[in-house]
Amino acid sequence: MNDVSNQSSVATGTPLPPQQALFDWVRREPKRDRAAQSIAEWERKDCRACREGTPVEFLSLGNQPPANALLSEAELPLPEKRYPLSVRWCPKCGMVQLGHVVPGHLLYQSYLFFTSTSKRMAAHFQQLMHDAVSEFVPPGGLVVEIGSNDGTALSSIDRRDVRILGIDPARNIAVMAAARGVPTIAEFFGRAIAHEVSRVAGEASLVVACNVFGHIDDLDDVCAGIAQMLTRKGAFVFEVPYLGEMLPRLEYDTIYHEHLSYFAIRPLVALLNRHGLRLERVDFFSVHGGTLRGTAVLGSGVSESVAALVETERARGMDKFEVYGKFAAEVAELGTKLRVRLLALKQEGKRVVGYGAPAKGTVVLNYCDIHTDLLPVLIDSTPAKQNRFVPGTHQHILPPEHLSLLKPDIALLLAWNHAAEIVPREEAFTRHGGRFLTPHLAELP
Ligand code: JHZ
Repeated sequence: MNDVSNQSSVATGTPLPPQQALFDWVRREPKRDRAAQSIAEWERKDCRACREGTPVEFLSLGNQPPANALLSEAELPLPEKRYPLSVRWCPKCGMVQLGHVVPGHLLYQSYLFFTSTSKRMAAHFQQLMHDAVSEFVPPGGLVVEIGSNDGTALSSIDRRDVRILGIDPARNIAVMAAARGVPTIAEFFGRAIAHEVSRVAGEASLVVACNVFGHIDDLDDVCAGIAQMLTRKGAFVFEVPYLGEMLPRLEYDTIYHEHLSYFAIRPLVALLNRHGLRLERVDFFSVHGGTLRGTAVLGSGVSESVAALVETERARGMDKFEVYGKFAAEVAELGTKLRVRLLALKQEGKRVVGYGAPAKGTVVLNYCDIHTDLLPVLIDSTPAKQNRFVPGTHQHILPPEHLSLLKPDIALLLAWNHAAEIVPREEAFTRHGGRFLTPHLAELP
């Protein structure tokens, strides 16, 4: 076993602090991002990936409330804040992105998404950590996770000879991570934090960021921070929902204010290159409706396998506006069909509930104008979401036991990406004739 307190920082030669000292260091007051001003001020005209192109809108999902801003009963009669969901494509580098940036403190200061909720996702991230630590982290090395949430992934690492550090702006979740033994800086990551991490804890052999890259407005600050924090042989491993899956599957509900970018490989390569990072490998996973895992190292250019994937994207027309225009038209048609289907079910006297209260669900319900007359309640297993209400459309969120009490005919599976876990668990519902319907109009099982 290695005594991690005896390692020394590559950068400074001074002794690195042991794991426990990282806890003392992260307990400090967070900085707030700039105060919310006006929507016009939040519009971003330049491309957040290449900074040169002017993205053009191909889809508008209307003005929507922040998808995770669930309401209490007392808040129901109050006016709700809504912000535009304008989806744009950069003709210069190909990055798909939102045109408006809702300030982070309105979205993340208290957050209701917990990685540990899904056993399948927890296992997925724990496997990622296991594989990446074995490949890239020497004894005594540091693993930093950006967007570490409740510490599910980091806490799975054997800490006898590896040090771990989480960074996540949601204060409520940082506390949960600490209880799992994960010291967590409750702030937004960028160059300034990277500098501090390297100074205090040493450089990182592995930086992980899963489902956070898309949440970042200042990608330059974050990419530069990552490159600055890595050891010479270190790696940056990240996961993002893959645009190449989102387009054919019409996964428009993954578009919400938190997700500022939707990644194809071509713009990613260019962005990482600008910051001295070379995309070495890309792997694909089915989770979250199609996920891309990238492994980048310090360097320039691109590996042969990644270059081949960029060519495949080009062959699919992902570098042309037409593909995005077609996506927008198909999304509009799908939204109408879902609303018509729910209206028909109501006329037939069928009872319908929603299953899952994910951020995705808020988007579907608001975009398709599905209010409580068509869908009165949602079922969700997250205690922090229960007994609250969907912003905009006001469905009451109830715990899973209510499925057997309400005995609906149809459950609209808003958390369709967890079908493999939810459908078998609710076997009693389907055994008695209940059916799951996804927002993409697939019927399960
Ligand atoms: P789920 C999240 O999106 C959050 P969301 C985030 N913005 C992101 O980037 C993407 O993932 C990728 C419930 N549930 O994971 C729990 C059950 O009720 O699709 C959750 O509320 N029973 C960071 O919010 C919801 O479904 C179950 O058995 O769209 C799933 O939300 C299971 C497994 C889940 O996240």
